[in-house]
Amino acid sequence: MLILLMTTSLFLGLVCGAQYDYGAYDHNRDAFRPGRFPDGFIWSTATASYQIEGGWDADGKGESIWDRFSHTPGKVDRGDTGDVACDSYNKYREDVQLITGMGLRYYRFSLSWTRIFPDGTSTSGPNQAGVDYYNNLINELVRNGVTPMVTLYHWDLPQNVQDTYGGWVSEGVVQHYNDYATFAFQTFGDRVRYWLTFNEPWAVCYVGYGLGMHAPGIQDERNSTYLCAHNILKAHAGAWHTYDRNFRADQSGQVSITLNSDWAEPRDPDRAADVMAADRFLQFYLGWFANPIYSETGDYPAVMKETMLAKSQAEGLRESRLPQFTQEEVNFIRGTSDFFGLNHYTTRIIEDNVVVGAAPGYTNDRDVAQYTAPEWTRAQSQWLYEVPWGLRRLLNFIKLNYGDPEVLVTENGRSDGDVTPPVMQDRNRICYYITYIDEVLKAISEDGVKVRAYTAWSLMDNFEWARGYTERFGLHYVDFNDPNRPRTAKQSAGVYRDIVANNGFPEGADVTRLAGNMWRGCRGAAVTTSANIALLVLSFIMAGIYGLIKM
Ligand code: GBH
Repeated sequence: MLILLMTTSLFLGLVCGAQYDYGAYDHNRDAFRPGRFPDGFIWSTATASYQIEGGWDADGKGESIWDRFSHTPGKVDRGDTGDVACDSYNKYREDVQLITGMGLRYYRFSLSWTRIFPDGTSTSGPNQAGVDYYNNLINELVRNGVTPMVTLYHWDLPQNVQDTYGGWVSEGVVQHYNDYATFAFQTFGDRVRYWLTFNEPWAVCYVGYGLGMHAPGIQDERNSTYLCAHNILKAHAGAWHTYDRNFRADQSGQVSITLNSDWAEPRDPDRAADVMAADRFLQFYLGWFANPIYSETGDYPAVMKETMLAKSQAEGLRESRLPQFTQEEVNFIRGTSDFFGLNHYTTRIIEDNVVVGAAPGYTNDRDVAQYTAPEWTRAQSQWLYEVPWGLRRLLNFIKLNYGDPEVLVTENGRSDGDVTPPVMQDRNRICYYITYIDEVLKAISEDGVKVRAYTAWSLMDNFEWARGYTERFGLHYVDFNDPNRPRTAKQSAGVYRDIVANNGFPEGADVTRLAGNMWRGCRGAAVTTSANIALLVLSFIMAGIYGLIKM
């Protein structure tokens, strides 16, 4: 009996650490790969208007849905708002110094629509003070040798547009967005080389119009989530065509959208149902937007259309809850990109999970269950598990499924808590950056993915949406208790500067030695091995005790 139990536990102990490679350290997958990025590789860092600017009603700026949302009690942790945020409305010159201080020649930031058109419409003309602000920022960047990458929409929809149309659920917004985009191209396009029409429509439509955890706080993942995506895709395509038709020849910039996606790893890679579930998860996440824009046929992913039609019919509906594009619209949206903008932070383990009778909506429409591995370390954000190899697999997925596009990684980063004393020797963030950046290098050098840019989120600590200032993603620390909002470089800013200066991890560079030395600790190789041994020993003891009791 004892022998049997001990053998079983030995077997279990081995299996726990070894069967699937999503957990423990795997040398072939996780080892440090030194090397240089291709010449001309773009190193950047990012922010967004509502998260850093403050000046929420300064100089004629109109109210956005995030102003309204954060001013509504109970929506944001601690009642935090973006009223002042990092005060970048006043401190933008200092921001530019932080950027050049890291040796960066690119900066991704977003425009606040209501700073330019206070009620969201162009009828009463632009707000000159808002236009001046962005001209000043862009000119300051250019003077300092920094190329602006501009996001037109990073979630701060004009409140008036929300009130008039119900926001993105209505096609009425699309024309106003196009007017705004046209004005931005016209006014700033002589100096902007990269445009992103939208940041993370997935988050806008699922978290904002489905879960209601983000502005405008609508909880309707059954319909609003899908309608929102439908209209954003149209708005994106319209803006791209506007640029292509009216501005490209003169300005020769590039226009695309930034999509976010987790990587999905099948729970049991030997089980077809889980492999299909992981693919379905990705199709509902990334493919929802990427397929209409980047695939050869255009339109939503086939699996999404089929699943949604079947589910809608089962609910007794005559039409699918997934809105339909006409063939004309499919053609209008397909191909509207000059590169693939990607935000990526984390990975999930996916299992096939069909729940009969589950409430209809985006969450359950996917028929999956999500897990994380116990070995994965987590950042302060409860959704953010550190799984560097997920980024490499996602980049390969994009190469394979969307015609091998040029990829610009437009966000990637890690949060710490708002603790005293502040985390300035931010070892975990350094680990995150070196390991994730190394996976980008592997994707380029070993897999041939055409990654052209890497962007660290974020330049500095800022308003982390529903989490307010409780989560800090910055390379620079911001003291939000000081009215001057002083910025201080964290240790990670120095490491990032060194990576940028060396264009990666070339043999012999100090930063390469640093990364090499930190690697074991970062990837938890040693920790995981000893954890496995501990698990094994523990299971022997347990089996022993259990055996004794039984006998
Ligand atoms: C990015 O979103 C954003 O572009 C950026 O503005 C943000 O600061 C950064 O990441 C860090 O979060 O728990 O249901 O409220 C990343 C994708 C989507 C991840 C929303 C967190 C919260 C879901 N994010 N999600 S919920």
